[in-house]
Amino acid sequence: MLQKKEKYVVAVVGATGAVGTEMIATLQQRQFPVGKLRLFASEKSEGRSLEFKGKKISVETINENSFKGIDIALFSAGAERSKKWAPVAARSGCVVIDNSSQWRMDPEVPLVVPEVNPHDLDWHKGIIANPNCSTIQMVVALKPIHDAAKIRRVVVTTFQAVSGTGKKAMDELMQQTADLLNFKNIKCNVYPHQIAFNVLPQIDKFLDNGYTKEEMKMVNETRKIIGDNSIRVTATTVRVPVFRGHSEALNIETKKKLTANQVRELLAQAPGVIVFDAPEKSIYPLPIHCDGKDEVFVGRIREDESIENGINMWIVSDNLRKGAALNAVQIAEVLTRQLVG
Ligand code: 3JN
Repeated sequence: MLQKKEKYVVAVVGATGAVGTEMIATLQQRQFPVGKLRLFASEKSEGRSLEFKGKKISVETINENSFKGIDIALFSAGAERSKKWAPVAARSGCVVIDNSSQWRMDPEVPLVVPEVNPHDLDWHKGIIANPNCSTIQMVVALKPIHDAAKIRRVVVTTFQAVSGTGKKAMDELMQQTADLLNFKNIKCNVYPHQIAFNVLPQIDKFLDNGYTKEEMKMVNETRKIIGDNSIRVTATTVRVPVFRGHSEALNIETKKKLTANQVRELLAQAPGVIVFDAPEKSIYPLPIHCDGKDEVFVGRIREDESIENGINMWIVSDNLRKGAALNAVQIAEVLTRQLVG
């Protein structure tokens, strides 16, 4: 059980990865009350150290006793490691906020976006799941629309940055771009096809129903977070040669009619959302503007003239921040704020 303290012992598991390093930066930037920070990664990172608040912290490998004395552990080390170590950490009395897909659909584990369903933190049993990056930014924008007009169906197409795959994918995009511009042959190690100057309609593995795992994560996670299984969601997830920032084109059908202006007003007041929508001046959200930002940016808000109650819009957010590290730290902030000492 997490106890109210002035400062907490916090761990980052998967500390050397793209999300792990962002978690460390986010804890520092938001001045989370960290008394001590412990960093864990695989054997490959043994001997490395990372900086936090101007001090070097050595990266450790995990063992059965690692989590003793840790209050909060932010995990971003993949589903396999979460499967093995999150229950060990929870048994040691530490609250795990897990960024992998391992526990997200487990009925015993809350799946939380603080702007949408902070109340679900009340029933955690030691593990809290952080949703998929594409789901997080979508539900932040959908929630106020659902509350006002009840969403019946969402059709979403994503344009996802390579940092969603991790550092190796960022290096691959960089290397392929440089090689192609220098008339050299390229190597494809991370993705099944060339990613530089290309668009890949596949994120994660294909399932038997013809969708990818990423697409079905968006469907299932959205319903669990919003808490309404009647919402129909269909997704096409696409990888684009962008380093940071996922974009999404949404078509939303609601029970009650909303005008584009009503949606603009609802979203302008919604927590964590910035409406960036002045088409006459070519103003709409772009990944290059959202890099390093905390909010979910929404633009191109317009009525779908092909159906009775439809809205189209365009959403962009930094996948490593709100899509991963920031959401996890915000969960820790809500948890510690709720404690009574
Ligand atoms: O590709 C992206 O933009 C997001 C990737 C997420 C991801 C990648 C590998 C494994 C996940 C995730 O968060 O769902 C996982 C996973 O935990 O299954």
